[in-house]
Amino acid sequence: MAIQTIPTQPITGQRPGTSGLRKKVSTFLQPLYLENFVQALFDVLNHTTPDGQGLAGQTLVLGGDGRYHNRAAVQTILRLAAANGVARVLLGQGGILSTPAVSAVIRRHKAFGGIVLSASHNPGGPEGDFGIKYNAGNGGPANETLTQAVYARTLTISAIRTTDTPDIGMNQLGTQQVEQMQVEVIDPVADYAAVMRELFDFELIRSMFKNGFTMRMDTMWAVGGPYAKAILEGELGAPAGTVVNGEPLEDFGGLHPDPNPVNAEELIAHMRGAASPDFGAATDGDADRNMVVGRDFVVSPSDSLAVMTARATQIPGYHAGLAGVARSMPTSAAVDRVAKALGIECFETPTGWKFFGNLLDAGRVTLCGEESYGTGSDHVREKDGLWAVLFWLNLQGATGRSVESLVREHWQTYGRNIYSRHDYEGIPVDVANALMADLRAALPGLQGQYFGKRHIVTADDFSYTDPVDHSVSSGQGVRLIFNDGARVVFRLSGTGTEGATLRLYLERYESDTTLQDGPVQYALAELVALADAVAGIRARTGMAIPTVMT
Ligand code: VG1
Ligand code: CO
Repeated sequence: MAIQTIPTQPITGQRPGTSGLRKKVSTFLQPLYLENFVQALFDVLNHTTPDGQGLAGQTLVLGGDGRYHNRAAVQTILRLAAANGVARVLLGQGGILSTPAVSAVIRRHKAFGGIVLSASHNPGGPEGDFGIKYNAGNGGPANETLTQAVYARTLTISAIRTTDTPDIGMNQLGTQQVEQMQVEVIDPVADYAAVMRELFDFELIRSMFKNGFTMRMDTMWAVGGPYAKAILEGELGAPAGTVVNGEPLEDFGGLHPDPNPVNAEELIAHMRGAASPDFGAATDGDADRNMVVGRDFVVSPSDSLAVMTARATQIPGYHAGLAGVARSMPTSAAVDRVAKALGIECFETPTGWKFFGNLLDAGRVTLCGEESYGTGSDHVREKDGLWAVLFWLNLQGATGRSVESLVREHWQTYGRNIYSRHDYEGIPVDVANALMADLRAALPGLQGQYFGKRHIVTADDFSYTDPVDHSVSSGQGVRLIFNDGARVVFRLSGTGTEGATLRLYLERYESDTTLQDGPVQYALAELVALADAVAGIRARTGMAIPTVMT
């Protein structure tokens, strides 16, 4: 057994997107594809440590969402890590760790960083997607400076350092060696569960289940299953069977592990009618997203963030109040109204959790969220699906109120930000790029333009200056903001693997409680028409309707 240097050549297209490098499994199976990217990452990490020691003597965390190629990728990465001087790897048992669990393990063990193997909500299996993402020592996604550096390195790389050691066993807890490197196979749930225990009133939740509170937790055949089973059914006494679709499968049962009303339709169907459970929830492929559902009532992610912010002090972990909140730009401004009422700061960041990291590290915000079914807090540096579910459970217990009544009361107090996202998937890349380019070019002319009674007060391409490190991220999405607070936002997805996906985000504020309840798409129809008039979506894509509306 020996450490080897293998010559290689740059592979194009290894630029990380919104959340790591995501490609078709077939792409990752190309010779040296994964090796090139991981070596580029290690090369960069070896040059960026303040002490100049690089990875020597450091601990990395490693795990993934269990999708197809997870286990093989773990073995490859372990060999590269050993050959690149890593001293110790904390590996989730079976190669499994949810995204929030990786974050929790990095933080609790003060690891140097961690690697998450996931393409999150994207489908899995041999025909599906695979992905890899690096998280830094704060437990959060690598910032743009680091991901850009890794990408640049993939374009100049010429050698890979690895070893010819055989595969290790990853199913048994305990320590093994790969060359000089220790691999500690850890319980994937333990550290994460310890964090949850510190934040929520487990005693109260236990008594809810004991008194007959019913719940359906759909983990969509993905990595959330083991966590939900251990915590909800194991520790909190929810009846067996509360967690459904709970085995992590390599292909997520052939389904799309994205917890929204379209892809989690089975859950939505179960939550209809008086006989349905009190509470429903779902998590995604890597268990960082969540959808919260009441009986006959689906909570929009933007509303979820706003309600959580308004009621945070009713949860033990947030009893002392919130430092501030942050939302991604396309997320509705519902939380802004709560922040204003509470007198706390509210930040608007570009899409992707990596932009919350500095604000969380600096203690400027406690809660953050995205319209894409992501909510989280400063307990880790990732969005966290089961955390959000426990938050809502705790909230129902603490208030004695249903999900629906909590949200309705919120609308009465703050008004409702009626919201929807329309996705146009599988657009030819050049068509999508031309649409966005033309839209950007049209921005100066749109300023001040009237559409019926509304007029545009801001037409821009969102640019963000990080308040902590002052880095600037521009070109983050075209915003049309109207005089009545309505917004239309256009951006291209940075997580897809086939063609381009145009995301159209629509929002309008309604303070009149008698007008808050109609069908959302109807309430937003004017804005939809306006978006099409401005961007020519239908004409350019040939698509009469979006592929997904949430
Ligand atoms: C999407 C969402 C974004 C989220 C990202 C990663 O990105 O819109 O809010 O942070 O996915 O989520 P994009 O660029 O496709 O719009 V996950 O759960 O897929 O890691
Ligand atoms: Co995810």
